Amino acid sequence: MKTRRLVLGALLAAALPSALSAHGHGDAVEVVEPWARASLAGRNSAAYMTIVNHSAAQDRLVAAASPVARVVELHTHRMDNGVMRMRPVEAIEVNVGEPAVLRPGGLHVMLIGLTRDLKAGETVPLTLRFEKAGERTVEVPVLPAGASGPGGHGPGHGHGHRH
Ligand SMILES: [Cu+2]
Repeated sequence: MKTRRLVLGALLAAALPSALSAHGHGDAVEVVEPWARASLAGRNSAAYMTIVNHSAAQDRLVAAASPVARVVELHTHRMDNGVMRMRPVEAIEVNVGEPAVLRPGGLHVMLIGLTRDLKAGETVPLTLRFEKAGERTVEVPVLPAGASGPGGHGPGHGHGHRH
């Protein structure tokens, strides 16, 4: 009897954290290292990030909005007759155990028609709407126009020759 109760307790303890994260508000979906490119009012920019799904169910990023852009779209890049072109996508899949990676040359959140300058060093709010996890607003650091990602002490003055 005693042994059985102990086992049950251990099982409950092990199950609890995942149950909490699946149902809690906080962390079903986590946005890691968001960043956006500096640009000027009236022009376009893009935001990039990695999205991790901590829940037990597949989710999708279905929309985004920001006060710094007139229109915000979800885009990808596709090769079209040897030319890289941006295309809107309906949603970005956020699979369990397989983070969605938004990066230059791939998936991105397109900020169309900036309502003001985006200056390197500031942060701008971006609201992401997930099919299951709901809305999440993240503060997105703005990196210099030539940057290719955060955390890189890498190419300090990236010349941005990427096509
Ligand atoms: Cu785009």
